[in-house]
Amino acid sequence: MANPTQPVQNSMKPGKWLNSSCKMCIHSCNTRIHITDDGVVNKVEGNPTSPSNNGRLCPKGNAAILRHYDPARFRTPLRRTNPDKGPGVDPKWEAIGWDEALDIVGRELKRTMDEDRRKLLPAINNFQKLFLWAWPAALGNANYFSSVGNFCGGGYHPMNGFVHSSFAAANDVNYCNYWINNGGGDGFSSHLHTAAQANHVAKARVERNMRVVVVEPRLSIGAAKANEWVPIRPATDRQFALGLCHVLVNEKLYDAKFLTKDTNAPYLVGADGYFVRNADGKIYVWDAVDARAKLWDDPGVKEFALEGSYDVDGKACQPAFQKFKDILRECTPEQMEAVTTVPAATTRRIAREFAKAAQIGSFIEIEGRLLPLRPAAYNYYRGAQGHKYSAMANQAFKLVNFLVGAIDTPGGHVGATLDDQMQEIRGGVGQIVPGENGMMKTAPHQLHPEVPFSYPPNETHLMGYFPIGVDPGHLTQHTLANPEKFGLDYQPDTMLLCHSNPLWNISGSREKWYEMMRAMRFIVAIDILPNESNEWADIILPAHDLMESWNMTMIEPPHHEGMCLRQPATPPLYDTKSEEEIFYEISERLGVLETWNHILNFVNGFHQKPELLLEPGRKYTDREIAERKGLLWNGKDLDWYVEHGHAVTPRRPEKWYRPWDGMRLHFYIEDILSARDTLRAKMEAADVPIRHEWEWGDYQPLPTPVLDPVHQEPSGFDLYAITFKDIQINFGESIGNPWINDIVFKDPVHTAVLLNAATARGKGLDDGDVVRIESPYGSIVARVALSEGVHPDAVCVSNALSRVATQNTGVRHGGGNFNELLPANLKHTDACSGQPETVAKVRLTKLAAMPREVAAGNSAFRQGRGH
Ligand SMILES: Nc1nc2c(c(=O)[nH]1)N[C@H]1C(S)=C(S)[C@@H](COP(=O)(O)OP(=O)(O)OC[C@H]3O[C@@H](n4cnc5c(=O)[nH]c(N)nc54)[C@H](O)[C@@H]3O)O[C@H]1N2
Ligand SMILES: Nc1nc2c(c(=O)[nH]1)N[C@H]1C(S)=C(S)[C@@H](COP(=O)(O)OP(=O)(O)OC[C@H]3O[C@@H](n4cnc5c(=O)[nH]c(N)nc54)[C@H](O)[C@@H]3O)O[C@H]1N2
Ligand code: SF4
Ligand SMILES: [Mo]
Repeated sequence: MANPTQPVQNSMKPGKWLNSSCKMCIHSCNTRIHITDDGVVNKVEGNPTSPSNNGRLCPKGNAAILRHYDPARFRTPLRRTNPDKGPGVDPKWEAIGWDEALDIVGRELKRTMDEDRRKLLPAINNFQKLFLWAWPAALGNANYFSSVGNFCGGGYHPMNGFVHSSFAAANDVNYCNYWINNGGGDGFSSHLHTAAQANHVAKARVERNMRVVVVEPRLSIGAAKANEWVPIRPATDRQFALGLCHVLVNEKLYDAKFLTKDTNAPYLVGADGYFVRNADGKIYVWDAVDARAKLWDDPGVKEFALEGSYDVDGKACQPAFQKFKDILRECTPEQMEAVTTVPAATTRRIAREFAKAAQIGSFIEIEGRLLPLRPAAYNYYRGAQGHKYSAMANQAFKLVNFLVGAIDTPGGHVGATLDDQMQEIRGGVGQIVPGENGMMKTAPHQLHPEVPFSYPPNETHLMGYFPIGVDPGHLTQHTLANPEKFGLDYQPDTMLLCHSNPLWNISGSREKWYEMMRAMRFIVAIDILPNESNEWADIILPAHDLMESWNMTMIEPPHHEGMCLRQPATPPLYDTKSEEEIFYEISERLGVLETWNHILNFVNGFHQKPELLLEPGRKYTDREIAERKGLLWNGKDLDWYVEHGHAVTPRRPEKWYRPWDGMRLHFYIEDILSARDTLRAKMEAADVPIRHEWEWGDYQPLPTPVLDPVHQEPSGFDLYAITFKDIQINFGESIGNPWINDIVFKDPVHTAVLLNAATARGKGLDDGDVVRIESPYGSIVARVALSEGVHPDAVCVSNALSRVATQNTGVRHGGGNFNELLPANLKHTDACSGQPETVAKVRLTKLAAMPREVAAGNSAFRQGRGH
């Protein structure tokens, strides 16, 4: 590149470039936007000054232009005139003015607040404006009607909070030489800043020959590019990881020094699962040399025992490490092979290669600090952890890293924050805080503080019963089906949607969701485009899009930090407002302006610099809030950000590597047991009827190989349906964009469901055949495509096929929503983390032809009666 500060391509027409950041997925790659002299956006490129995405974008980045100019965009506030509501039913919108629209919304929400504030179901999901998620708190409402954060990270976020005190985690691309990707597209097709990370991962492979091993039921983009693809039966990843742990422990391929000095692995655990403490609450360890118990911080401990069985103060106990070793007895690679189908020899080989690549005992000096170097790490995400026993699954993956000492260390698996400004409000530098008995304080609540327990439950999704997890929005279907059983003493009748498509994103029967929607007295949606959910709205409040609004954010940048500016590229094309302005207007009408500013100050961390505090009675613009966030980050005003575009720098090593130095990490998570027991005591005291069927076994301090219940569905359901994201698509929502549509539907991966060729032939199916895919919970229809790149047990459904018809005529629908196949009940929800099962057992039935209503997207299908 001749001049690294200039964009790499030109756009032919004269005009100007301005700095901004992308918003075509949840992340925030830095961009430059070209605007012609006549004010038309005609190019979006990566900003070459950003060390994060280095001038790169994924295919969605430039397609932002067609989002801006999408003819389907909402152009003015709209009022529904058709009282009939249903999927595909024309709302018969009538354009109205802002004052009228906001007054209606204010009046209707006020009525709900006056009647019972719990009757509101909010779904606010803009990841780049996380502070908006907190708005219902201003009304004293903790309901949540969405699966955002939960479908993907129900167990993931709390476990990162337990282990790293962070929201996410990533393998350290700076030093890693052996990269395992299990059920995640990191570095290839999805998750953390893919456009940026793909570049860094590719470089690590070219420059250091980093080996990539992808464990997936499907030959994903990552698997296709990897050194090795390990096909695995869906929903068995925990068992694979435990098989690796078995080898690492029994062949002594572990980092004993890390485990004894930096974790609670040597702490003694009693028969009740709790650590053994003295009268002052101090935890015991066993000194192997003196053969007696000592306190964990006794300077006279000569050798911390990791193994053995002891007796302390009359209590039988074992080091936490021994507890895990005992579990692993049932996890030989051969035993796990029966579950995962991964050959035992492969598991053994990978475990040995991984341990060797980890270079246990090696060090590296970075900025004058001597750090353990562990260039091997196990990364995973949605596909691997989105299962019933999610907390256990997450911990099993973390333990692979724990065993070789690859946690928060160069080359290892490192905690990544969601938005540092918001995280620092929890206190302490980079929110790492010392806890009890030498351990780091855990931070399982990464999105909001714990929701107080109540009976009758104040939340339809029972969030008060999830002291650890992420809002299980899907459970609303379960509780509303049986309100007496759950003691629900109110019926939600009002909904506020903002940047959210719950009728697409949540598991469970569409028909049951439709019933709930029909029962709503009033629905307001703040959105830019029609989707499955907002076509049920009574009022649409149209928002500015990413080219018309201000923002300042950093969402889970894995290797970088610093605010990214978004600024308007054009004036608003239509009569729209920013989300900030809309929430201010509603807050004012509800009389909660002061509370809202107070919450905004808190969640944005403005109290850290009192001059940035929002005044109680004022309304602020998106620009003013963005400016404050920039000032809080580095003291620079908006002019500076407009000129530079971002404040992105490589993550500071002291924050990135072992920020908890001197504290012990949680190899064994006792907090999970105390959360269980506190909840149980509260349920007992309140006489909660469902306490007897609550899945108390889901709370484990260490993972076990117990099978997820998805494997126990009736035997006729012989295959496993999975869903996946891809680099071109953001969920299913960007397929209404013509450029994205064009590249997506030229790719056979996205035009049919993928089936292993031998499996298909065994069922008499051929390429292009139409099948009904049926689970115990629902069904969809699709064409099949045969491939060698699919595990014999898997049926792979792209998100591109998961849309159902909406008012957005640009969206092609598949044969139904994948989530229709998934259960929305307690049995398939991790009681510990709220994670729903995201894999379904299915059976296939060949159909003579594509049902006409599916092919045509006609009104029968649109009524949801089509399948
Ligand atoms: N391009 C793109 N990037 C995105 C997003 C997007 O929609 N598109 N969304 C963002 C969001 S909110 C999230 S949560 C992340 C999600 O990021 P990822 O977790 O990377 O996304 P998924 O594709 O949902 O799941 C990853 C992989 O799991 C596989 N899989 C499914 N079931 C199983 C299973 O049982 N076991 C195993 N081993 N694999 C399985 C799928 O084939 C898929 O390749 O990405 C973020 N970034
Ligand atoms: N089948 C299936 N289900 C899934 C997943 C999957 O991979 N497959 N992924 C799960 C995951 S990981 C997540 S996080 C959720 C995501 O769930 P969704 O709710 O679908 O999230 P998005 O697609 O980000 O946003 C929803 C809507 O936001 C609107 N929108 C876009 N830009 C703007 C804007 O600038 N302003 C406003 N106000 N609105 C805007 C669009 O109309 C879009 O339909 O889905 C979960 N559900
Ligand atoms: S990865 Fe996300 S933020 Fe980055 S260019 Fe692609 S869509 Fe935009
Ligand atoms: Mo997600």
